[in-house]
Amino acid sequence: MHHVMKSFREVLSNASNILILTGSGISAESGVPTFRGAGGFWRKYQAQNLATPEAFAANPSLVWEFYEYRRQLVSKVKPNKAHEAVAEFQKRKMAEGKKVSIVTQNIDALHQKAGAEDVVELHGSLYRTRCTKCRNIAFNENIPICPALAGKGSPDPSIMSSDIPTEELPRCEVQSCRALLRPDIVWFGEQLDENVLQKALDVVETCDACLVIGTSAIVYPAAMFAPQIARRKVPVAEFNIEETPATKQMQYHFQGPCTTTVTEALAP
Ligand code: BJW
Ligand code: ZN
Repeated sequence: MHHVMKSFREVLSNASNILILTGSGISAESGVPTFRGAGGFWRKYQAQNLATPEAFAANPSLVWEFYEYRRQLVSKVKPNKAHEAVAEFQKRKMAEGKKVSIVTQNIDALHQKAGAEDVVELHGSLYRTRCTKCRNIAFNENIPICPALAGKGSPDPSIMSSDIPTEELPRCEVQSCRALLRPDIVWFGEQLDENVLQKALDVVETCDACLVIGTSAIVYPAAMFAPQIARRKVPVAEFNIEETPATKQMQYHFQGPCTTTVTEALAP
């Protein structure tokens, strides 16, 4: 084993409050496309142009098709060795009376499927809906999410929006409401949920070691967490297939696919 890896493993064995921050790169080897890679397109759109309140207001049918596609895709994939290593590490450390907090930007629930506990989902979840009127949040794993979206959402760039009437898109279950639902996901230009953000910041301010796995470190506020921790002189290790704008500030950088690097770092 490389001496740098040995050194980081020693940091981890002495740590008692560890933050694991993840982004879409941890799910890449499960088959979930990342945002800023080549797989970041759906039809002719980039997520930045569909994952916005403006896009939803202009064409809710198109945006729901995009999410129907993502729900279909993610429900078919499995957690990979990195998700499993993270969940097992959390269990092991917890049994030693130590704390491992998992904070993810992902909406795919793969950490939870691997057995991780108390996962903080910064950007929401593909499996929750939020009412645009009464704000009710509901858990929903149905595929299709409503009859009108059955078989919709193909990524083929030549396909046009289905223009499903809003009455046939997902609607609120609350009897007196029945308004249009949206995905319970934090879109560009929207604020993160205050309680969720606070939970993350509590760990950012107190952790004594940190792993940052598979994130491009450009989307705020999550992008400031690792640099903020590094500024406290707390060891931070970045796991990525490439360098990021945050790399220079990190004490450790392990370059390579995270199913290899993270499993090595977190192995018993
Ligand atoms: C591997 C790998 C392998 C691959 N192994 N690694 C300050 C400055 C500038 C801009 C802003 C700012 N503050 C706020 C903003 C605006 C905006 C923002 O940050 N924009 C940037 C693009 C500049 N932020 C916001 O809008 C946020 N809201 C906010 O701040 O509210 C306050 C506010 C309100 C109003 C106005 C202004 C401020 C909200 C951001 C919510 C982001 N939501 C999204 C979309 C979700 C929708 C959906 O999924 O449909 O969440 S954006 C998208 O990016 C998604 C991700 O969670 C997020 C992060 O991306 P991630 O996970 O890092 O993926 P990639 O693809 O970027 O990177 C993958 C990485 O993995 C790469 O590095 C690969 O190398 C690596 N990798 N395979 C290891 N096998
Ligand atoms: Zn409602």
